[in-house]
Amino acid sequence: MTPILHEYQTSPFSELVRAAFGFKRMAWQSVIIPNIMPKPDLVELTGGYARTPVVQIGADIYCDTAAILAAIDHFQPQPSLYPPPLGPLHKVMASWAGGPQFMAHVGAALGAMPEGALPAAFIEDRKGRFGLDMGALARATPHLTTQALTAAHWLDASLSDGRAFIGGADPGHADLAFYSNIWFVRGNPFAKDTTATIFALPHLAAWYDRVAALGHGAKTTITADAAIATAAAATPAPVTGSIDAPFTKGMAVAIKTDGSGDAPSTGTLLQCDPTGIVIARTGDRCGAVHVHFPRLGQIVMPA
Ligand SMILES: N[C@@H](CCC(=O)N[C@@H](CS)C(=O)NCC(=O)O)C(=O)O
Repeated sequence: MTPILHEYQTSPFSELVRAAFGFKRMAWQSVIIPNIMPKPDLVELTGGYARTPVVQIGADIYCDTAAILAAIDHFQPQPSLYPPPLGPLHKVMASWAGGPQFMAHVGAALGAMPEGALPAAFIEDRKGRFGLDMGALARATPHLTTQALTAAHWLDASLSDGRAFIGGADPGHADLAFYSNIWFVRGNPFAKDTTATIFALPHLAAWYDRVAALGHGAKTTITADAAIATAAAATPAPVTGSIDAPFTKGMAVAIKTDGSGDAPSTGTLLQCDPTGIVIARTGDRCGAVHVHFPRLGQIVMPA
């Protein structure tokens, strides 16, 4: 079974997953999804979750990079995305990089763009779904840039003892999370000054090259229809986790991403513990699937 990444090129969280495939030297399939709503083929698989990226392994659908990286690590354990001595602390750092630091990097990357540089439909989509206000973002950009630069300085200082990666000799999830934020800023032509400031930090610059050198693994491109047919032909993997009170197995639930205006994913609960949430649902075209979420950042409600 080859993992399928539902992604688009300019998405920093997709770049994080592409780099994870590179680190693992894995073969994977890419489905290019729209970068704005509607996303009927993606929602067919997730039941509601519409963020980017999503990874599919047969009839198992993984939402959010926290769940995706854990799934990739389970699928191909070596080399580990959570190497010692940090182990699961990689998740703590990745969660900070993908949370408050992500917004800082969005400001640093997009805030200096002149009006009209982003398509109106994109701005409307982000406004409706995430409350993005381009005027407010532009005003906050000097502040947000300082927040991103503070993280860059911390990273450079951490690497100044000669370690190759954040946790020592081996890269892990945290490296990929910090890298993808910086990749996003670096890829935006209107963020040249901030990029130059970041890459003037010598330890960070050398580390960035080491992470980028992991590559993206071996990609082939498939259609959304082919991905949905793959799910329809597969059977979801058995679920091993437990269900923490007050939730119970088989309960009808809606899983909503905290802070997102997207529709929740609904289904029957199979797992809800600190290692993640799994629901079972059936789509018209994809058949029976299991949809996986990280526990952090997801609200579980009775449906
Ligand atoms: N916590 C999520 C965040 C994902 C996220 O915010 N992705 C952005 C794109 S990089 C997104 O969904 N934007 C809206 C969209 O693509 O429709 C993760 O780690 O996967």
